[in-house]
Amino acid sequence: MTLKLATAGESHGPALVGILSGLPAGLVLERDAIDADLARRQQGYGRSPRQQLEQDRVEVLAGLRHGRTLGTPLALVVHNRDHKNWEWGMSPWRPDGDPSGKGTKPITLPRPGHADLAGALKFGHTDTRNTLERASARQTALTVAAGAVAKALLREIGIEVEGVVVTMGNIDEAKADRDTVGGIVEARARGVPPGLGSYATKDDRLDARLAAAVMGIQAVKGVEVGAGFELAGQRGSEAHDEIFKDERGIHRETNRAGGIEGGVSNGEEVVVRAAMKPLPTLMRPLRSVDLETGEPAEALVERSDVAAVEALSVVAEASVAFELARAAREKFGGDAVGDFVAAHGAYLERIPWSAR
Ligand code: EPS
Repeated sequence: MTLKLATAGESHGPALVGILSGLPAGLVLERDAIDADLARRQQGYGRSPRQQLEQDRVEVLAGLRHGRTLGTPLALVVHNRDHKNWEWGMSPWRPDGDPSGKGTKPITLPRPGHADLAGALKFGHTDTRNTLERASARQTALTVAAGAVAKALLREIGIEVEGVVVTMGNIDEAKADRDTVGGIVEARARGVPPGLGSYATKDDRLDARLAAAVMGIQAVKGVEVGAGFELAGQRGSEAHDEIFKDERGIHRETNRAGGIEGGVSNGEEVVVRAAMKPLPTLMRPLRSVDLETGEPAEALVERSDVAAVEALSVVAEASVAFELARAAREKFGGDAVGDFVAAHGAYLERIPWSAR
């Protein structure tokens, strides 16, 4: 039993779609809670004017009846309101009539730091729009919708996940210089029982899975769990979290491991950080090459965010929630949500000595 999410959708196409399978039956979903997370992702200083065009709302086409999951695949849709301005340019079928609206002219000026050039070479695209539409961080709206569903499942067993911004470059200065900035975000999960993930193989390791989930978000270039890179410079005597036992049970007084040892959750807070690079669309463009002429040229300039670090904190929260929910489904199983909750309860009974 595991959770799976398959997605599709271009940034200016009709919609983003996702199929989430592996949920138990009977899980209560609140439309407002999913939409609230979608709205959080859209907010934040430094976002592009595109965010005023969009007002993301989830639509559910299957797998839900009267607000409860059916135990069948959940089909999620987030429409792109901006698509009405791109109907010809992003028409899935050969468009009728003369070109109109946006996206009608091929783009041949790859942006350094973006998937534009690698995507053009890999797929043989002569118009980098064919790459950038899917490489776009617009896709993270669906990640957040699925993450909100995962959070509802995790809440059933007392797990809460929260994403926050740790540091961010100076946006006003960058904007004045027609530049972009990145930053660092952190996702923290409380109430994670010991025993999610496994040390048995690299595919089971919870830290490897969380790192892959977070590294898979657009513009993320580094991930660490707990004290991460800082541990490399410390001695073992200062790096590890000593184990104590008192009336609270077995517990730690530090959490440098970020809640994971040997690829397995240890009952402490799970802490994952992500480093986001500055976004690659600069209003003062970097040097590039025109793919049509082969001549030096300036990279594409188009509407973009100056920073999306606050959005990343929401997406990282969703991605960590999804991966934890997947690990919890593997450990506790259950066709009905009550079975899942009962298995979690029985497991906690077996380990009364834990810090929980
Ligand atoms: C993005 C470019 C901008 C962002 C977009 C990601 O969109 P546009 O090209 O339409 O101006 O607003 O992010 C979103 C639309 C979103 O919902 O997060 C990019 O190139 O990655």
